[in-house]
Amino acid sequence: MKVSVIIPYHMDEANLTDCLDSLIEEEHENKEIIIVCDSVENSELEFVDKYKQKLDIRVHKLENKTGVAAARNLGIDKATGDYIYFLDSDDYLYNNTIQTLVEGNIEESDIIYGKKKWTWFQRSVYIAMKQEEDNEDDEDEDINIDSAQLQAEGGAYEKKESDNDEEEEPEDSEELLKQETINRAYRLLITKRKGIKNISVLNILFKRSFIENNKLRFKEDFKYFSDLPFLVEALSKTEEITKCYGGVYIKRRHNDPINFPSLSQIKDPLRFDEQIEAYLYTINKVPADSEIRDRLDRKLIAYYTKTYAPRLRRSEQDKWRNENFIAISRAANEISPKLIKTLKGYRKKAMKALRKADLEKSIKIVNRNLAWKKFKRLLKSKPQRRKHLYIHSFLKKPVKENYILFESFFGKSYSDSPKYIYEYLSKNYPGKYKCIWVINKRNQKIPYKHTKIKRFSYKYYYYLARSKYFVFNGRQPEWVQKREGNVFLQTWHGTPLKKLVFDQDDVKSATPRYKMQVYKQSRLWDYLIAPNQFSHEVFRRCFMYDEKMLDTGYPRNDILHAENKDEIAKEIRKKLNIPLDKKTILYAPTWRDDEFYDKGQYKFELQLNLRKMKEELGDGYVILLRTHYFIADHLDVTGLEGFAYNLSKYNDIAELYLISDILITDYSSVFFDYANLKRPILFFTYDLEKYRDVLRGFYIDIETEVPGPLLFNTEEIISQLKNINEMNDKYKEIYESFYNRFCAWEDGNASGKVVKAVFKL
Ligand code: C2G
Repeated sequence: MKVSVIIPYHMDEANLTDCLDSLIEEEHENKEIIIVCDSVENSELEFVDKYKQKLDIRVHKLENKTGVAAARNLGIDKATGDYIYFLDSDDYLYNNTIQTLVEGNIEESDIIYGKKKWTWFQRSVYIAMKQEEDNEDDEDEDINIDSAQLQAEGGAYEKKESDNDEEEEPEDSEELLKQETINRAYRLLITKRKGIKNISVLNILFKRSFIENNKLRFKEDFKYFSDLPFLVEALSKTEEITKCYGGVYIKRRHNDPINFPSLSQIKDPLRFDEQIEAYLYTINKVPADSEIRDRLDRKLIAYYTKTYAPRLRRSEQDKWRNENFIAISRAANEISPKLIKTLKGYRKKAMKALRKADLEKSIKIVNRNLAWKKFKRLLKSKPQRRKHLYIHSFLKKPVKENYILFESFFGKSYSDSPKYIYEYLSKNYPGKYKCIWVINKRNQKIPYKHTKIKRFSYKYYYYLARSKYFVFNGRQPEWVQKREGNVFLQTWHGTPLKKLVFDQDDVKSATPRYKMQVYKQSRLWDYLIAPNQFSHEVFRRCFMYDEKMLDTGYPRNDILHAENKDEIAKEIRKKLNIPLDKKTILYAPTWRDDEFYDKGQYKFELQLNLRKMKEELGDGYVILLRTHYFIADHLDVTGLEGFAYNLSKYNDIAELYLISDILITDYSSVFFDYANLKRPILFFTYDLEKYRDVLRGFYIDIETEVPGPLLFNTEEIISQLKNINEMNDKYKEIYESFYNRFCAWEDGNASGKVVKAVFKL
């Protein structure tokens, strides 16, 4: 049985590569691959040539036409197989999809269909995750990031039901599938929740003679909804349909809807018109009393009641209350009154008012429904109640011109650049501003006059609404609104080694909505601090940031250049009871994206053998252990008293830099800052390959560009520490060029420069 695989191609070589690689591994050999290029130059497809040895590929170009529908139609015209299979160039197959469908087709049906699964990941990552999952014998079907990771970064990420009303989880509705009475043909149309847009021709084998005999073609006027009439017409023309339980098609979600939106992510005002047109066009292809028609009508009802109706109230665009409302009302009048009668409650009332095109009544009905939903939400959750107050009360009060809200590491510490900016302001302009600190520790001591609030407390929402200035070193919650006059200073928290946001391909930590979220959040920033030219360039790109960049160096590093830094260090040592006569090593590793317990609660297993270190180095050294602020594990130093000090909860790592003679780190940005002191740095990179190649990807070559050796076990570390002078000599030149590249802007005056620029003082 020969299968013609039709792939419309528009752009994005990387994804097509995944797609073709998956076809090579597909066991079903008797297949031809027809790539139809839409708005792509031939030269852009040269990379396909290398696949021609392994696959029977032909490339065709759309002439004088564009769009998926036209591309698929041309593919059908060119196909010679017994069956036709549509595959999108940004998706891929997994584990013999086609072969499984072919084997499942015992009755030689006209239509054989399998399952689709959604993923955010490229093929190699998907396969690795799937294998890991299989190893763990996990029953869970969906390959998706665990919800535990969704709220990493101490809650800075927020999981939202859907970013865009048009995006939804298309799955078979299990409840309906249980009703065996439903003809299996219509199961293909039964998708959970709202809308008709999830109806798709993907992962279906269509007998080519069936397509030709019935003259089935995609309607080329439709840009977004051409699958709908094609599939409905096909289903209405045959009873010969087989559901195949294996045969999984991997549909790739796009994690960067800003630069590479999928068709469903494109914001196009004409999408709505086309949806209505597609519905009206399609219902004319099937009998009025057919089950298939019933399915389509139900989808229109679901779309109106869940997605459209709330817009009557919420949307700022009047068209949802005017011309679009008339259009959907016209379509709703096509629904059979019998079906409307079976509806209940809100849905019944809403549909009746819609059919009469009674806008006033429709708004009333939706208002009541939304108010009821909100009431239930507010009853359930404290944050929701506070957010409600934020929007409906606090944001309505005037902005306080002299309020500054400071936050460092999500309220976990009094530290980092916000601390130094605050101290500079308080010292030089006492009384000029009301400074509010977001601090979760109740007993945290903070100098100068200030107000302390907890993150997500009632007051947090209040000050977020009323403060004029924001000084944060991380991202603000996604729902924070910017008001006229607000000034947002984003200090950020490190020169990046690990790739960030739009420079990441797949996002393996945090939510896959990460790129979209950061994009939204960074639109609010007015100023962003760059510690060096390198970061300036990376930040511009990875945040897609084009507002003001403050090329000042980090305020948090001012202390490392302070004239009295040795005295400060002595004081800190005394405070911490660290012997003055011993050399101090600071071990400050970062976090691992894939090791966590729960939301923002990351694991850390110490790989250093501290006992051995104590034995070998205990006479001359002490070691300070400092885990990253995401780490939930508590390091146990019992039995190591006087040698190892756990300072993971210590507020300000800059103070620990000052008292340390040597730094050991891994992939944490701490070494960029520590290098300001020109003291030795060792890299304990026991999981380098996994971290660099699987989890993150780095901006610089850690093997040649960092100012110290990469070490892989405790023995190597001890030996380097014993020969520290040799090591310093060896790294002298690299250290110098590293310093010039990353520390040149730091002169101890960054806080002053930032304050001058932001507060116009
Ligand atoms: N940090 C700390 N203790 C550690 C590690 C980090 O106090 N053991 C602080 C340092 O100020 C460091 C900052 O947290 O600069 C960021 O830590 P990273 O390990 O670099 O990791 P991450 O939070 O992922 O930030 O552009 C920088 C990146 O965003 C990295």
